[in-house]
Amino acid sequence: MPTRNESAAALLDGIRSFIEPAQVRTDPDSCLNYGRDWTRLYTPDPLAVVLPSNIEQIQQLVRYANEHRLALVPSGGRTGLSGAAVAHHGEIVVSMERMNRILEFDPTGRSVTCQAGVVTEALQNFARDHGLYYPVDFASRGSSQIGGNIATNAGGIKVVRHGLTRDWVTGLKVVTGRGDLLDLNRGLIKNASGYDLRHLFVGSEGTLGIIVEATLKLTRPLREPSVMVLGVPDLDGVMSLYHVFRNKLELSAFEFFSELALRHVLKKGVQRPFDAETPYYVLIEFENPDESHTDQALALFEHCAEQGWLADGVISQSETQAKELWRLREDISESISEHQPYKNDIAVRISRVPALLAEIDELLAREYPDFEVLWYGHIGDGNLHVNILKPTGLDSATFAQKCGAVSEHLFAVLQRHGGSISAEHGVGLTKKPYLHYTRDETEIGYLRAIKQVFDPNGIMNPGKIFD
Ligand code: 2HG
Ligand code: ZN
Repeated sequence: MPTRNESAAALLDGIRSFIEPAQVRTDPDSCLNYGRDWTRLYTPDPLAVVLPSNIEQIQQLVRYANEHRLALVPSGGRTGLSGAAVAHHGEIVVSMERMNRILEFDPTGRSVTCQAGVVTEALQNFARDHGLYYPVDFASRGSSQIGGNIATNAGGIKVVRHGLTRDWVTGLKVVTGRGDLLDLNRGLIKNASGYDLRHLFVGSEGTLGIIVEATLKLTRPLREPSVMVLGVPDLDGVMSLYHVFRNKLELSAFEFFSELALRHVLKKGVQRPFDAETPYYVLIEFENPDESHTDQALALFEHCAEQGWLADGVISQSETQAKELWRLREDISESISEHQPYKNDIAVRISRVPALLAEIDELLAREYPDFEVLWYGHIGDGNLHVNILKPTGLDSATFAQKCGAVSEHLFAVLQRHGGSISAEHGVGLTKKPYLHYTRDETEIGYLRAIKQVFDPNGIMNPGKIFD
């Protein structure tokens, strides 16, 4: 009888017959690093980490996995926050990091075709070097990969102007869970020839197959964006500012964060934007070529101050200052990571934001008065990140259990407002128990049926999104 290890060794030897042996790793460091994402809630335990270098190897791997019923976890930059890239049950991690080439640039069509392992920032830089702009942007741009962004339909800080990853994908090559290679939409802008399978893969979290190449649209760069940070006394003020500024300026971002969240960033050495401390802050970015909109922005500032919607503010005078101001918002997530925050990533229609915020605020203050709750997010998209910090002294298990109860309360409120349990981070493992708050059983049945078509043996990222 072969022992479990012997059979595992034999299985991996089989993989080494079509992927270079050095790229089939089982060392503890690789298993730890490639077996987890940024959630840090699960103990990584993959069988191996495989780093293919071409599509043929991926197809061979998927076919082999079907034959031997091996689970595969596609893996990008692993910056996810919902555990979708976690391998904790002896799966094989399929890292796309060696498939990181930009394959084609089409200046007429303003698009670029690249392998899935291209890092977001590398694509942004490539676009910039060609006088263009890839506008899907977020703090993890330096390590997240295009394939992973597509697999979670990543959003970020420019959605209010430029939309989500989905809006920029004009072509996808995927290896399905059956091992077939599909060339979806081929960079076409218009294509009315039936079901658009490309969009099934956007946001599929590795459960239908592996994204191997993508064609992405590019656009013109923002014209000299200016950044304002405004101090706001209450949440109603935040929404009033949104209405006023959105109507008069071409906004490329409308973000908000609370004073409690800001304090964590300040502890890391970033400067407070102005003296006044207010419970909330709004960060607005708008195009301002030749400073032609500065007067308009200042007039809006005056108007809002007179209404009592804001208490203080600052406008960037240079690109460097704009970057510094962005840090106040962008650095929040990293600055709180040591507190093992319990994260939420909810979305409602923008018109519902004020009512939702008020209800959640009241709920958390009533039920969980001892928790430090931080608010921030992309309010211009109706997307809020509610982060609860683990009190020092409370053990992780009790904290997780209490936060599970928070989720049930919070998602019940969200459901009444017709919202989504995940705006941009995905369902993965962390939100799987709550999917029914957003999708009813009938709809989940259709999701399962689609999964069955693309991945009949359930080898693709099993246990993610739903069981
Ligand atoms: C952000 O908007 C990211 O900063 C992370 O989506 C959100 O830390 C979070 O919960
Ligand atoms: Zn976000």
